[in-house]
Amino acid sequence: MAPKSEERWKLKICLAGEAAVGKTSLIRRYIYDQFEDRYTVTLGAKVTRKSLTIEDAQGRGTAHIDMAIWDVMGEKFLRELLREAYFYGAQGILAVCDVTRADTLEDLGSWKASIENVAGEIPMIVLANKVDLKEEAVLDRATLQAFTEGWDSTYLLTSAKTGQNVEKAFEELAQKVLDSVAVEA
Ligand code: G3D
Ligand code: MG
Repeated sequence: MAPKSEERWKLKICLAGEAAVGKTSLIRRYIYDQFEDRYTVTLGAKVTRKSLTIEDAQGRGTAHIDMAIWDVMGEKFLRELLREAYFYGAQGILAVCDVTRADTLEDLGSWKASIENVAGEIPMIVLANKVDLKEEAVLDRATLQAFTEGWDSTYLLTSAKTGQNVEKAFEELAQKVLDSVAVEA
């Protein structure tokens, strides 16, 4: 049976979070071995493209998504300098913290503010990364829950090392973005 609609979407997704939380590793894990991986490097950012297909949960048909995944590079001062360009037109955010460093969760607050300045309120999922490092973890579910609820967001425990929840993170965000766009329309 033919789907109800065959819509094609171009989405811009940005990774946010402090240095060394695992942003680049999460993208690599997600697109690893995918022949459609193409990227361009611009000043302070690297853009990777990935095509995916999502069956719309609300029965609106199949969505073909061409996702541009932006990875921020460089230090804080560079981020401030380039944030308008980096977040301009962003439709969804994966905000990454490191479960072994509590401050990386708090720092996401300033990332969120930067993003909203430029892109407005857009769907965001917090990724509590490096969950494979169980012994060293200092962030627990209660803390993550409290932060993300306050931000009107949700979180996922991820590991770029084992792959845990990595695909799910990108797909769930894509779904949230489609839902938010559909609500606006
Ligand atoms: P960034 O892009 O946010 O700056 P990177 O972070 O992706 O460069 O990762 C920083 C370091 O953390 C890297 O280690 C990387 O291998 C490690 N890392 C990223 N994700 C995970 C994870 O889920 N689990 C574990 N155990 N390590 C992770 P190096 O040693 O290469 O600097
Ligand atoms: Mg990086």
